[in-house]
Order: sequence, then C-alpha cells, then structure tokens
Amino acid sequence: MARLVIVSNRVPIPKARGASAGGLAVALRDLLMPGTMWFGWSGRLVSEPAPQPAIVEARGVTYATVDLTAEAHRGFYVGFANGALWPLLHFRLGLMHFRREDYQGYLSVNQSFAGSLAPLLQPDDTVWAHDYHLIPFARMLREEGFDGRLGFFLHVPFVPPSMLEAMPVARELVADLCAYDLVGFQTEEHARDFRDCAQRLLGARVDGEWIRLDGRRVRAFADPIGIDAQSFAQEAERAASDKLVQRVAGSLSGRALAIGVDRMDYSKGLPHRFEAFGRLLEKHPEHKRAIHFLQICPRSREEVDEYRKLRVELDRLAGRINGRHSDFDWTPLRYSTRAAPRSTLAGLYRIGRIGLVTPLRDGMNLVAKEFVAAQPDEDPGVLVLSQFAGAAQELTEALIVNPFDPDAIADAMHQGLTMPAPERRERHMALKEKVMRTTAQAYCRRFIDALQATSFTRVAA
Ligand code: GDG
Repeated sequence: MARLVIVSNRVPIPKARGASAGGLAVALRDLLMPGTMWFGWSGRLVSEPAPQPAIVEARGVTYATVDLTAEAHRGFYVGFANGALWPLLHFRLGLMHFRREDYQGYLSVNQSFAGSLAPLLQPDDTVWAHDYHLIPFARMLREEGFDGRLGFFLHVPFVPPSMLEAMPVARELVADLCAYDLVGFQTEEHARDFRDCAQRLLGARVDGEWIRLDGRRVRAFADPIGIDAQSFAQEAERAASDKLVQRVAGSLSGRALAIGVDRMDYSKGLPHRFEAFGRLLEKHPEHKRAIHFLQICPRSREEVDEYRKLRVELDRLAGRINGRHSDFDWTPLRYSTRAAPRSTLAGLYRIGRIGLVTPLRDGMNLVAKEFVAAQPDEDPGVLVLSQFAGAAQELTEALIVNPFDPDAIADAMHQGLTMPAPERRERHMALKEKVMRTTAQAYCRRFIDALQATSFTRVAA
C-alpha cells in the first residue's frame, strides 16, 4: 500500500508539550501506523529557518517539521489564516481583517512547505493535507513536480458563494482547492456550498459530488469526523477514580453539573452561553442552588486581538453572573482557562448532567461526541447542542438550540434538568449508537478509500 503523508499546520510530535488540546491531533491519532509521515510546522519561531526539515521518528512514524520566522508566522497564521479565513469560514464577516501582505505571507509559507516536503516524497505517496492553513498547498506541490494522490480535509465550515465573495481572493482560494483530487467537508451542506462556489466563481461544471474544471475532475464530499468512542467511554469510566474528578464531584454536594469544554474562541458562543446560564437562574429559580455550571476553556490564539477581547468579555460576564446569583456557600459559575488532562475531562463529562455545546458555527464539534460517549448508560445526562455545529446533522436526539438565543438555551437546560430518566435513556441510546458508529477510524478509512479511488480519475477526466 502507498505510504500516507499527513500535512497540517502543527505537528503533534509525541510528548511535545502543549500540542494536544486541538481537535486535529486528537482525531488523527488512530491513523498513525508505522510507515506514516506527518509534515508541518514545528511550532518554533526562529530568525533563520534551517534549509531542511527536522526529522524525528516515534513509534514507526516519521515527523518532519520546519521552523518559521516570526514575520512569516504573523502573515500566514495570525494574519491570513486566523485573522481572515477563520472568521470568514465561521460566518463572521465583521471580524474578517484582510490584508494583501498577509495573503502573500500565507502563499509563501505554503510555498516553502511544498518546497520542503517535495524532496521527501516518493512518487506513489498519498498526501492528505488538513485545514484552512493549507488551501494553496496542492497547487504548489504539483508545481514542485509531485504527481501522486492529493487530498484535503476542511475541519471548519465552508460558506455559500454570497459570503465567500466578500473575501478579495475568493476565486484564487476556490481554484486552489480544486487543485486537490479530493476535498472533504464535515457536512453535506459545506460540500454543497463549496461546489456552488466553484460553479459561481469559476464557471466549473458540477455533476453530483464532482466538479469539472479545466479538463480535470475534483470530488467534493462529506466525511463527518468522529472520535475513538469506545476508548473514550472506557477512559470516562476509569476516570471515576481520578482525584480531580472526585474533588469536583464532592464539591457539588448533590447538585447537578452543567459542563462546557471549548477552546476560548469566539466561534464557540461562550458569551451567549454564559448569558443563557444567567437566564436559567432568573427564569427557572427552582434551579438556584441546585446546579453548578463548569466551563473549561483553555486560552487559544492570544496573538489575535479578538481572542484577547473575548477573554475580557468572559471575565466580565462570569463576574456579573456570580455577583448577581452567588450565595455565601454557592458559586453558580466556575470557569477555568487552564487545559484539563484528557482523562480528567472524560471523567468530568461523565458526571455532567447537562453538556452545553452551543457554538455559533462549528465544522463538527468533537466535544458533543465526547460528552455522549462518556455518559453512563443507566443514568445519562442530556446534550444541549447548537443547530450550527456540524454534529447537529447527526446527533438529532440532542436538545437542538439556536445558540444566538440565550432564552432558548436556558429553556433547553431546564428541559434537560427536568427530563424523566426513561426519556434521557432513550435519547442517549440513540446518540451513543451514532457516536460509536461514526468514529475517527471510520472517518479516516472513508477518506483514504475515497482518495485512492478518485485520484485515478484525475488524468483521465
Ligand atoms: C476543529 C473544528 C472540528 C478542549 N479543551 C481541552 C481539551 N479539548 C479538546 C476537546 C476536543 C478538542 O479539544 C476540541 O475539538 P472541537 O471539535 O470541539 O473544536 P476545535 O478545536 O475548534 O476543532 C471543529 C475539529 O476541528 C475536528 O475536525 O470538530 O469543528 O473547529 O477533543 O476535548 N482537551 C484537553 N484539555 C482541555 O482543557 N485534554
């Protein structure tokens, strides 16, 4: 079988500290069979990047990484990827800051990635690139002479043509995505929006999942990502003996726990969620002193202004809600910006009576799936899930809410807190069956199979 080469912005070399909070490292863990290569940025900023990638072998996997200069990182990562593409793809045009020089920086980092990887490739390698940092990567790798299979998966949402057109380099981005053989999205809606963009912006012909352009065919399909549900469920069960989980459980004094776990990101709907919790206590005062809301939100991308502003906003809201509702012996909202170890997280989900997953937009949202996998079958909690998370397409037995409406979230929390056990069990069984079926392994297999099938049509079309 052809060697698999994964390419992503950050490379989670085993034991590298601080590299594991993001969704990608968690989701691809099961793909790393001996012989695989993972290529990308080392996470280091240097004044003179080495001409060759650094190579580290761990458990049979080759990790090849390159360094960046602070200036390249600013344009590529802070400026274009996270300052322009991320807000655009999360439907936040007002937060999109486009600067030509950032886009140029984005192109040159992709160019240097392609130039560094090309000499390490064998002709029959299968290359799978991940996420919005690497949109032009396929075109550039082709220009370096690579002719093997090239796939791309977008972890975040995609937007309809009317919104994408606000991006001054929209045509270039769509054309660059079409240089891949296979482009995967979290949901059918995102895949369709991309095909519509190819049609409207490039005049491509669309035939089912296929896009025909300049004598080539590209397939754009939905491949929803999942988690390793079985092992996460076992981890959650084991975590009952975790010291921190026991301390949190003890501190509840029999009260219900509502839990949220998100990178601190404006797409996750955290201010609306905090508001919603305040509304719950006002509209349904029977829950006063009967619930704790724990929000874990590790700090993220603090080099981007919007993220710093979000932190200030959350500090203010948490202070206001606790100031208003606390009692001398009861603090309703606990909020931590430190990352929790994964096993602790699993244990905390398990004792959660309500899982709050209310992003304003999200490609998938793995926390929703982790919460379901961690719940005890005999007395499960209830998932409150945003209609704008990709996960809502599958997890229809959750309480689906509009995340822009704090009252609707509050009402769903109330419904969850008062839901009879048989209904909780019925919903949970249906959700768990789906989470156990659409796993990370199934996602990877589907993508690789599709990539191996589609690439042969590239030349023939
Ligand atoms: C992108 C897309 C898509 C969070 N806090 C801690 C921690 N986490 C883990 C969660 C989960 C992961 O990080 C977050 O994944 P999400 O899917 O929720 O969100 P993004 O980071 O935005 O990921 C998203 C994903 O890619 C995969 O395709 O679903 O839509 O935006 O696994 O558990 N892990 C630990 N401590 C924490 O404090 N250990």
